[in-house]
Amino acid sequence: MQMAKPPERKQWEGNYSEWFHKVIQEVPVYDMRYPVKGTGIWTPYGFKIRKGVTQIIRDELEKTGHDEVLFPLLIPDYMLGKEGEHIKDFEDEVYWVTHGGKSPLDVKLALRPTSETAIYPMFQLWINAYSDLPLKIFQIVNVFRYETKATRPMIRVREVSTFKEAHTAHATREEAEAQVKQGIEIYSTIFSKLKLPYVRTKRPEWDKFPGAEYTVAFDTVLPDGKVLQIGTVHALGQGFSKAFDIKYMKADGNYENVWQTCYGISERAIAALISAHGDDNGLVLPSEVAPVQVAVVPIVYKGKEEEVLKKCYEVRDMLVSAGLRAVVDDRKEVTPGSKYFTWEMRGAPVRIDLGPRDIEAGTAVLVRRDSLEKTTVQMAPIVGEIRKLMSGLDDALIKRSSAWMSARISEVTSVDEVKDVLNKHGGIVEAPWCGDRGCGEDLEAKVDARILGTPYGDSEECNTGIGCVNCGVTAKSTIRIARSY
Ligand code: P5A
Ligand code: ZN
Repeated sequence: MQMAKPPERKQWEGNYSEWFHKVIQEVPVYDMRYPVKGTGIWTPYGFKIRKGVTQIIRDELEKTGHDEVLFPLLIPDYMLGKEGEHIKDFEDEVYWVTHGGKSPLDVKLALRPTSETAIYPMFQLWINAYSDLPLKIFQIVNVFRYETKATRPMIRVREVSTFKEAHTAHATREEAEAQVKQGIEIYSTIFSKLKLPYVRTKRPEWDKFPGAEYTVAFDTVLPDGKVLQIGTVHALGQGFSKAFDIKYMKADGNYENVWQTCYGISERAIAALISAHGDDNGLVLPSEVAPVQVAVVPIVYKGKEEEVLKKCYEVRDMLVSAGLRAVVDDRKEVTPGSKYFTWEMRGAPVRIDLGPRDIEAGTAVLVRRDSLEKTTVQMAPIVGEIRKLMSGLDDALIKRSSAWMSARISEVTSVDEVKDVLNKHGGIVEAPWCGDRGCGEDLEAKVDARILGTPYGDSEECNTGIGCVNCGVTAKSTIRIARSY
């Protein structure tokens, strides 16, 4: 059994959930006081963080040939019900629109829980010939799921307000298979940019996306040791294209159903970003998504206000023209101490303190958000110094969060060890498994945890030849088990 002692995190680790609620409310990022359960409001600052994240998502998808679209929110019941497996799993989570004013509608309309059944009837109209393929689109929209598990801000909401869904159609199984790999690569890039550690896991048969052939999920570990699924990529095979009759004409004149994939990410990724990096003083944001990268705080003395402020604006203008997102915190009647508190809470990667003495000396004090380390630098090369601090911070964030998560992935060989490890520090345990569903469900009940599935991709390692952790029968693969959100 390998169980390295996890590196120390922060004081709030013991009460992560409280910390998370407090930080998002205090910054504020997200206001959950709206009186409809499972909904929330992106505040102006929260919206800017969200925009930074959606910008990364858009860039990565557009770079890889996906076009952005926008489909209607409403789906007629006969369309939602077309693919049997899909509707079977979603039916308990659908919100219905049944009336227009006082009149009952002829056709009940669902608020989309996801958009396969809205998009694929249009694919049927759009796709005729081989030359129409591949078709690769995405949208970033709100979807509605009547979640019955406990709702949590951003993590499990009933109105998912940042649902990025990509949908693709291909001529052959091989091309669709290659697209699944590309989807996984795109998500890996997105999470790397957010400095988020993850593992990629192929979900078991019984936990795949309804209507899919198989599902590969990205899972991360939150500070309380519980696992959060932050994205999924699904191979859809021809299930939906048969249900929706999406065909193209091949070179020989025969028609074939297209092969499809889809993949999704939501504001969960933003919750994970906040949770992975934040500390007792508030948010710590990677520079790429920080709404304010540099906060300039004037240190004013009586009689020097004008001069100091003027210099602060000058510095800000210089930083902005160098492409940095910089502001001067020129709030009156607010002490520098309170301003430090504000920008630490908001997670600005770098703060500049600027007073009369610095101005005289041609220097400035830079403070890096994660370490709160102070350095005095010359004014002339300040842009380069700031960029260096930001990239140091970005590197530190991924290093620290990866090390923290790696220490919470343990290999075990007995049911007792599974329990011990999960009770001790949560995270993910890996064990040999026979592959049988009944055995899996028995194991889930014994250890009060969920089977995430089998490792996917480079982390794939087969624990074959030894006995299943639960039943002793020869193992077919490694299995991952965790307590999850
Ligand atoms: C893929 C996109 C789908 O819906 N259809 C289109 C596919 N997959 S999924 O796994 O069901 O959802 C994609 C990701 O969305 C996040 N998510 C949620 N986030 C917040 N609140 C919810 N209630 C919620 N439900 C799903 C998950 O990260 C999931 O991987
Ligand atoms: Zn077994």
